[in-house]
Amino acid sequence: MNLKEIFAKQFFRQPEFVVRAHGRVNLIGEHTDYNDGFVLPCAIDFYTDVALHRTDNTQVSVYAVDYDAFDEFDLRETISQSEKQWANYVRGVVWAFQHKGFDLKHGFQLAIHGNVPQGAGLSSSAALEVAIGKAIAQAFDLPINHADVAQIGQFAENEFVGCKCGIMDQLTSACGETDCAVLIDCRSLETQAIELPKNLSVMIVHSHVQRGLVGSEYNTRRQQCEMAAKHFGVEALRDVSLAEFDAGKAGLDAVAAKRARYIIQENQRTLDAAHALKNNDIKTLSRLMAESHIGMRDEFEITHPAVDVLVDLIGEIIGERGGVRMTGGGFGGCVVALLPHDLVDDVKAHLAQHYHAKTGLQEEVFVCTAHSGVAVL
Ligand code: GAF
Repeated sequence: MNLKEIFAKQFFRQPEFVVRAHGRVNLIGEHTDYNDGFVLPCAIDFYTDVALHRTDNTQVSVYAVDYDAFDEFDLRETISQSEKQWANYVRGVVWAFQHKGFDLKHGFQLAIHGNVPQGAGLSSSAALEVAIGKAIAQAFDLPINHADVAQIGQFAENEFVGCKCGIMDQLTSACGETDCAVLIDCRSLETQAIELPKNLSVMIVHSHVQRGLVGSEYNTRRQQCEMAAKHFGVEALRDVSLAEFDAGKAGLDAVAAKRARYIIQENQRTLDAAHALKNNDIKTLSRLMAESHIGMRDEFEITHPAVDVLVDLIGEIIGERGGVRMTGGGFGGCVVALLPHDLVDDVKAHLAQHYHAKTGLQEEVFVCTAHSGVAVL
């Protein structure tokens, strides 16, 4: 059954429309978004669909296909946290619209289905937030654009769900471009599409490391970056150059200094990588992605030994013909590689031979293409 049929079975009528928002993979620029810096992600094949029909009362009724579970709340009452984590993303986005002053006059029925792997660092939460946000904007004909939808999703995640994430995931899901990576300036929210070279595949490999303490470690990294920005008297680490950092770091907490140094360099690497990608300079891209991974491993300390093994194994096959690094928030999750199509099978075979043997874990490989942003189907 497709989502429209499932909606009809649950709510006894056809939905008015279905919205689709994709997950994302980040090629480079990790943890730079909340430092007002640059990121270079693309939206990927995995997505979340939301079907909606407005009602003439003030109830919101939600059916999550993948959990076979319901949630219900009333728009006239204060929206509170649910015990069901998936429901908090829906409630959070509705709450965020209300908080931003949008008067949602009528209730609505929603059915949700998604295939973004969860806990893999491929933005299943952002895809859900952006799909819900776009569906509400469409249903109530709200005068907001895709970047606004992304910001509402981020606000919901920051203030309702409680993860102090940056804007990258929601903005990529909202504003992705077919066959392109998107260079995002996370301060101005300007985006620039950069076509991916036609001879390269985007390979994502899930390490299947169980991610623990992600939220608290993530928020700690953010606090350390903010502490460093405060030390330099700037709004965000985006405003500090490497020379200024080296000249002025005395007196800054040693761990915060290590984190900040990574961010300042990662920001520059992201701009350089965008330039390299535009010029089809894969050798430079390869070096920048390798340096990014080492920075995440040794300075920002967000990788995991099994993820490091994965990156090394892939690197052994692709060499300078492609790039590979961990992608996303970290502490497990996925690795991203940009590599010539003809090396995909060799990498798969190499991983099958060595990854489990070295880590006891089983890798999962996805070869993706870059997709466009959120849309009504
Ligand atoms: C998570 C966050 F949600 C993003 O905002 C970003 O900070 C990313 O981790 C790390 O680059 O996906």
